[in-house]
Amino acid sequence: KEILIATRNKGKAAEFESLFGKKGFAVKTLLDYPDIPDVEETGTTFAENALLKAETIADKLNMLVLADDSGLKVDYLDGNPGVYSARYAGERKSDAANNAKLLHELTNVPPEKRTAQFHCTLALAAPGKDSLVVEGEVDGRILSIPHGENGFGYDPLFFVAEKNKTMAEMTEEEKNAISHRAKALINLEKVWDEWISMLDK
Ligand code: ITT
Repeated sequence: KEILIATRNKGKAAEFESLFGKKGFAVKTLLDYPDIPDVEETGTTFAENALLKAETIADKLNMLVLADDSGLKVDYLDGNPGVYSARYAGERKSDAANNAKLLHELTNVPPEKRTAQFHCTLALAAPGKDSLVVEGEVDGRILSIPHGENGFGYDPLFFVAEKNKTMAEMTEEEKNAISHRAKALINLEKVWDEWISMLDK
């Protein structure tokens, strides 16, 4: 039994490997398939992009595929960078460049107006079958200086009140207990058995 996580993001891949390993599936990612071209994310919603990634790769490799489309929604920025989170500062820019752009957009915005959510949509696809979509979110606030070295992306700026630390100050285990990705996986868990049993029909 094998599942391919349709991501090349090393941060996501690491989280999925620890979150998913327990299912008895051998977990692979697109980092194991360097020759498969990137799926262009032309959708305007997380669900569209997650489905696009999952179904394109499932058909191409004839495998069970899980795709994650995720991002940061900042209330003051009307939900941006949203689906553009990975390319906020431009194509192929670093996490540091994206974080710098975010801080610039929030210059002089006071703490109480810096509320945000991390969002995760997961799409599960198999060739010739109806796909499954689930979501998860976590609330936070965007700091004005980065804190912590762990995680990836916007983690050093995303402060979680209940934990009194940023996502980048959490261990991988702590982040995986509360993250948007973890919550989406809990929702996936609820419908997993029923969906998987359909594969043999
Ligand atoms: P794949 O499409 O290969 O999975 P990607 O990084 O392009 O990789 P997305 O299009 O879903 O993936 O963009 C997600 C971006 O949102 C990601 O690059 C980060 O900037 C941000 N993001 C998502 N989850 C995050 C997390 O847990 N911590 C910090 N930033 C996150």
